[in-house]
Amino acid sequence: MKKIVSGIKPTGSLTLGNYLGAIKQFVKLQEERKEDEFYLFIADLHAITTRQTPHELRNRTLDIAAMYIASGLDKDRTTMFIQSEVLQHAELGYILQSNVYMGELERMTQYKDKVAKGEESIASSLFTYPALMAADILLYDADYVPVGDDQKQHLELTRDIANRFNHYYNDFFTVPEPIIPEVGARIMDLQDPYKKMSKSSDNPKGYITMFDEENMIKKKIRSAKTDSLGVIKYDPINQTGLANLLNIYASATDTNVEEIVLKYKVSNYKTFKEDLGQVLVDLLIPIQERYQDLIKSDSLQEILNQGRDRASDYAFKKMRKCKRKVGLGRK
Ligand code: AQP
Repeated sequence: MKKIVSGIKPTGSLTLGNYLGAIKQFVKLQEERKEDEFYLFIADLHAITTRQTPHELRNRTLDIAAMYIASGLDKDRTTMFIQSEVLQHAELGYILQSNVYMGELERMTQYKDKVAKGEESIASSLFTYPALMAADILLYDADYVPVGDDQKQHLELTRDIANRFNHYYNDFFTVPEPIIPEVGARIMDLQDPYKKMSKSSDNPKGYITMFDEENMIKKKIRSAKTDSLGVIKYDPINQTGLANLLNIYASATDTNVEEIVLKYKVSNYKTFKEDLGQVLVDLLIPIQERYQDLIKSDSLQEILNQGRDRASDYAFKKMRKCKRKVGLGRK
């Protein structure tokens, strides 16, 4: 039996990128790997590395939990919880900060990108973010971590931290492996296909949220940036916007890009976009309907309570051993 751990940050409305890159993959893995154990957390501690409005953060945290279940997550086989409710994440995060070097953190592209945006007040927690992320994973002895392409570098650092700790303190953490989807690992912004689709992006036309209504979904796809070549083929260099739409289509329909190209070879962008809009409506609207039922129900609270208790139980034992290894506190 293997352990699979994943998390998602409540920093904005979930996007199609989060869905295709993470949520859908997690649900799929669960269907494929009947023997394995699944942990899923809503990473509210990570969310406050950038300024959040308190009531919005709290609402989004629940939204994400409900969206996961509405997307097909098997609640009976998942320990789903809110990161800040399991105290050991922050505790281990601090210990791991002492096992990661400034130079390593400075090399993280996600941090560098945020700095490059020129924001003045960058919280120190944004810099140490990868240590907390390593704690989220190592605390549960995860074997596998399903992530989108953007988190690959953080996961490699998690492996380095685990190996370093294991070397110094004598094998203690399981060294996790990433699981990155073949299609959908990097969904790009619809208006600027050179940057990834992000929930905290400034331009709402660039992303589709999991809450967008039918007309909005179709409109955003219709206005997605393509090119003037007018030929449907997969060419990420010269037809970057179109390549992104083809990836979205393939990932949403569980097919591959070649099949989609073949289907639309003699078609035009307009028809292709109309069809893709409909594919996404058919995918997202039923999830939204299930979400509406769940968000009002008591069952969501029960799932999160149970998840918190189960995760805390494991985390408490792991941390007790960890502190003993490091020499913290009394015996
Ligand atoms: N565009 C994307 N394509 C594929 N996968 C993606 N993920 C995020 N964006 C894409 C995957 O979603 C999971 C959860 O990500 P997260 O919320 O923890 O953080 P993130 O990667 O920083 O996502 P965002 O939407 O870009 O958030 P903000 O704007 O707040 O920084 C991860 O597995 C991620 O790979």
